[in-house]
Amino acid sequence: MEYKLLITGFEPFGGQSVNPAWEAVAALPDHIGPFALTRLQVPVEFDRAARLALNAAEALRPDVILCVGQAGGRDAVTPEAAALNLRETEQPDNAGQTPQDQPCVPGGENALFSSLPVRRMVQAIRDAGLPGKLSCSAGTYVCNDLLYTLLHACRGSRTRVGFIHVPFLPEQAKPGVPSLPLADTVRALTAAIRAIDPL
Ligand code: PCA
Repeated sequence: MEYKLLITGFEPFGGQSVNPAWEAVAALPDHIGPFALTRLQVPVEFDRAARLALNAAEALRPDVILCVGQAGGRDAVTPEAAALNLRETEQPDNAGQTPQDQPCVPGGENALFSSLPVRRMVQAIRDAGLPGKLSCSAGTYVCNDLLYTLLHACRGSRTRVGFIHVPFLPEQAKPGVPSLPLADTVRALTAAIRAIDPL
C-alpha cells in the first residue's frame, strides 16, 4: 500500500537567494518508506502560500501534508508542535504585507496542535545522528500562517498536517550563526518522514 505525502518548501525571502527548505525538499527522493512524495514550492506570502497548498491538497487528496520552512538561527531541525491563529510581523512578506494583530482564520481556535507524531519525528532525527529538537512555536510569520490554515482546513479529515523548520545552510549563516549542510537537512527530513506511521 502506498500513501500520498504532499511536501511543501518555501521560496527564498528576507533578502536571501536560497531557502534551505526548498533546496532540501527538492533533493528528497520520490519515495520514502510507504510514502510517495509530491513537491510544491510555495511563496512567502500570507494567505497565498496556504491557498496554493490547499489547492494542491484538494487535487491530490494526500494522507499527509508536511510543510518545510527556514528558521534562520536555529541549530536543529525542528518539528513544530503547534500553530497560533495569529499573523504578526514587522518584516514584510514577499508581497510587501505586514499584517499585525490579525487571525490566520477569523473565528478559528486560538491554537491548533500538529496532527503528526512530532516527538517520534524528533527522536528519528536524533537516531540518525543529526540535530533534532521539538519546537513549540512556529512563530507568527508566513510559516505559522501556512501550518495553522492547513491544520484548520484538515480538522476532522484523514489528512494529517505538520511542519518542520530547518536551519540556515552554511553559505547563508554569518559567523557565529548555526547552520546545517544541505545533505544533513535532507537526511533529517527523510528520517522524520520515515517516523510518520501511515494510518
Ligand atoms: N520561513 C519563514 C517563512 C518562509 C520560511 O521559509 C517563517 O518561518 O515564517
